[in-house]
Amino acid sequence: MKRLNKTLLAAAAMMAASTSLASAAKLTFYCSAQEDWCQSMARGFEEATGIDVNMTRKSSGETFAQIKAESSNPKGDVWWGGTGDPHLQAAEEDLTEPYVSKMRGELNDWAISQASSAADKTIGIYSGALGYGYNADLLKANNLPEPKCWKDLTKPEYKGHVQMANPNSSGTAYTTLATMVQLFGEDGGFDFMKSLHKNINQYTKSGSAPIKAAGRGENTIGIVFMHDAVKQAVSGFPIKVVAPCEGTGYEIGSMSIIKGARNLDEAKQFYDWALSAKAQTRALEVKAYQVPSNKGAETSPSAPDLSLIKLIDYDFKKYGSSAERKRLLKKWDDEVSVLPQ
Ligand code: S7P
Repeated sequence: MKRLNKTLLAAAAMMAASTSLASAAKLTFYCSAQEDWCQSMARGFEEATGIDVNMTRKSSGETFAQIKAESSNPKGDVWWGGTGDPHLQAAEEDLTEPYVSKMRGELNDWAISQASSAADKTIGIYSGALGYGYNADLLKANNLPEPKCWKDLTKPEYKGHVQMANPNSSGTAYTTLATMVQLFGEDGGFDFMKSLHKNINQYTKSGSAPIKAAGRGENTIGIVFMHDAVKQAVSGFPIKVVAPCEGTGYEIGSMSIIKGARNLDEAKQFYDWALSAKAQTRALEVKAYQVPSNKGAETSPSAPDLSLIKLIDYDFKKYGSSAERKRLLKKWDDEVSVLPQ
């Protein structure tokens, strides 16, 4: 009898444990910023709320493609980080959910404009300017002049020395393509991409990979967001950061709740928390030097000062629209990527 009681008690305890596991709050978090920042956001939210976070990091274009592929049976709850264009495309294609956070009053206007142009299905979390960085030691060793402008990167002497990501997978590289079209016009922008192609040593999957390779001495010049180049420089690598002389585009890094999220309440909790000054200040711990959208979040003196950079009036509505993003990517695939180098 005693043995039977013990067995029943043990079974009851196991059932209780499995029930509490099954009902434990959780969040499936798709992240398109840098891996260390994604980890920091996941752990920070777990500590703040006790909600278990399952995080997957992928580049912006890749995450967009995944959310679209999963749309009939969504697996993710919230998508945080990555360039704003694919977030806008996701909103237009009804892959994301509208949400008006109580934190909005603490945000910069540009973060709210991003929300307004997408019927509240996305919001700005940070901003940063596109540019490039180079390994000063490698440049010197190869007797190359210091590049200062976008057009410098198409000069024959830089052949094999320039790296950028593939604009299909990478938000950074799509921002580059859309920036060139806006800076030089459609024909001029594609002529630039074709000339640049001759000098490219590799199209990477991730946007920041080219400057990480430059930091390691495996590549000379990387076209990236300037903050990603600054991160390498402040980490002790011989990287110089360039704000191109013609002017440049920029991103509004964004966040969206995925339509059909299985953990909608937790997704909203994450969304509110991620817009707080405290959560955004975590960026500094991982040397992420974007401009935060919360006006009260701390910034670093190392962060690129956007007011000193010649920024174009980037048309987020147009270049984040589904038709335009698809059109530009197809044109790049058909007319640039296939050219011999
Ligand atoms: O966190 C740095 C950063 O450059 O990464 C995001 C980027 O879109 C993710 O990489 P991909 O280019 O590969 O998509 C940017 O939003 C962000 O500033």
